[in-house]
Amino acid sequence: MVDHNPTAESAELTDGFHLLIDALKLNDINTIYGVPGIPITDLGRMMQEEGMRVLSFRHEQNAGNAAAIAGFLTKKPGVCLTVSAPGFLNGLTALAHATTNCWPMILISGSSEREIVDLMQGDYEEMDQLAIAKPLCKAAYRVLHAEDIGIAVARAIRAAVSGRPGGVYLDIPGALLGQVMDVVEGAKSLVKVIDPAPAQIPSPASVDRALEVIKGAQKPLIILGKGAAYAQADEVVKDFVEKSGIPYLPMSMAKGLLPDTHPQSAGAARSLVLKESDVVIMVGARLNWLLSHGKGRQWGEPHSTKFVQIDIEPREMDSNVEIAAPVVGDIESSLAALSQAMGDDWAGPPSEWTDMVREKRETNVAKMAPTLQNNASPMNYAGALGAIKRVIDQKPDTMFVNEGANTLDFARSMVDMHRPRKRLDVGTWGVMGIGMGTAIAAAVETGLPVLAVEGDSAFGFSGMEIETICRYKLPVCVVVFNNNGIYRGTDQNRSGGEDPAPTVFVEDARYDQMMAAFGGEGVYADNPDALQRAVMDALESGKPTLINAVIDPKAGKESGNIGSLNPTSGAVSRNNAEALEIIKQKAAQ
Ligand code: ADP
Ligand code: TZD
Ligand code: MG
Repeated sequence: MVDHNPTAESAELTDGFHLLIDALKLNDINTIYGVPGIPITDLGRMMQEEGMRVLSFRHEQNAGNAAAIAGFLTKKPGVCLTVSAPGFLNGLTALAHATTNCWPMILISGSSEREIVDLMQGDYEEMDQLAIAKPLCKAAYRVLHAEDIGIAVARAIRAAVSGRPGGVYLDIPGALLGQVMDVVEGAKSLVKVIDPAPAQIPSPASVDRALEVIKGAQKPLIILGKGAAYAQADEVVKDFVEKSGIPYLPMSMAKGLLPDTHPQSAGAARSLVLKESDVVIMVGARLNWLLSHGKGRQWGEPHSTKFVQIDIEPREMDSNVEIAAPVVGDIESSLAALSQAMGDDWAGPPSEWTDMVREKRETNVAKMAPTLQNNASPMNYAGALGAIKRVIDQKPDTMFVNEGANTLDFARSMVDMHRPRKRLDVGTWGVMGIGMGTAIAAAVETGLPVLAVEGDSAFGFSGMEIETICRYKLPVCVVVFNNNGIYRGTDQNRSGGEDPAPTVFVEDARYDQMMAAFGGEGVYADNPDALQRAVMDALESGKPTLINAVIDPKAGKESGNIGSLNPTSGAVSRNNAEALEIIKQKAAQ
């Protein structure tokens, strides 16, 4: 069927380039995030020629982060396209990030000549990419023949979105793109993926068991995770929460699934509900480090909590603690079944509990309110975030991107989200560098204005993509919370030498001037009023904007809210004579 050395003037031909494009388009994948180069330069051009949107980045990791969040936002795999070895490795970090977060993504990388790579003869950008990708993603495939492109793309899509979503690697040796075959046979080889993520109905017994456990609770709590946001079953989630009457806690990227101002929200009573609750219903959330693995002091142990867990991945159950009622199924089917099983006479939790949570929430919200009005200059986090919060309250459809340490942790608790999937952040790993890729994909995939609130360190990881934002004229407003460094801008070199401490940056840097270099708007803001006005203007104009927000370098905490995870040096001896002598002798060898 395939003629790898066609002489045929007779037959009409297609090639690997076009088969790959046709296979993606057939499956409704029309946006590509990538960086061009050998062997995929022409592929990008042809994709654009064939009507796909091709967004060309300055670094593959940012393109990959864009693809990853596109997967979260759309439930379709976001596609990142890279060159071989170094470009592939740059993209691979994002593919691993997508997999860790359970988001569908496909990394398509060109690769070098198979015969040369496999004999390790030193090809241009030689690397056995398939082998390297495999342990870092959900599935990895290589295509060697043009007639297999259709099935390979279909497998990649299904692997990415079915069950627990994740990242898939697709290895495209450069030679494949040039392979030709009969155009009609080529069309026949394409595969449209039917029902790529089939509904997974939970077993009725698991639903009944879950309901029994919930019924027995005195102090129940629902935890909504980003899996629930991903599921796009917003009405079903809302119905379940409201019908149950149970207080809920949204994980970071589940904020807004129900508005943070919802009467059942326990967001501002987090410590209380984790400690006090006796039954916790996990909905698309994992008991990983972000929830102290479901045990310990934060959970009020020794009084142990019972867990109901709704997840599409069976192996998530009992991953950290015993799950009393595992419900394996998709969020929509599972919550619909639970709501139905509750019946019409569901009493809801005891009012002592819901009152206790409400009072705590109201107290904490009232305590925070005046801090959000702090008008000091330079700003502290609450003052600056008060300005941001007021903008989001007025413009709840804004896509909100957030990374940093203090910048992230304070924003998570201070800026309310009102709509689903509007808060995009560092995810499960706490990755610095997701910012600009995420902002770009948010703008491209939703068409909505984007506000990215970035620590100055966090911003630096992907900052060059502001050129990409300007080039594609995207409605993105970046606010750099500039405190001259990582956590704080005040650290001193402990050796007394001239180098700055490892956590501090150039003092009073003007990030706004970077934006001006590419034709965007650069704004300097050193007080909350100016910041609020500048953000409003930017979101209304839709012009690429970067606001340098001057934050007091003394305002932040080490590692933000998770300082306890950062090992610090305790009582050590640096002057032990015997130890010093041993090191001296070793150095002399
Ligand atoms: P968070 O960080 O918000 O707690 P996680 O990323 O840890 O959220 O957990 C998301 C969970 O959601 C994963 O265990 C994943 O398997 C699950 N999940 C993803 N999509 C669905 C779905 N459609 N239905 C059920 N569970 C899902
Ligand atoms: N590298 C990567 C890829 N991810 C990380 N999380 C880190 C390094 C370590 N890190 C954090 O966890 S937060 C942070 C780093 C470098 C930057 C914090 O500084 P910031 O925010 O300026 O972004 P604040 O407001 O100054 O705290
Ligand atoms: Mg900083």
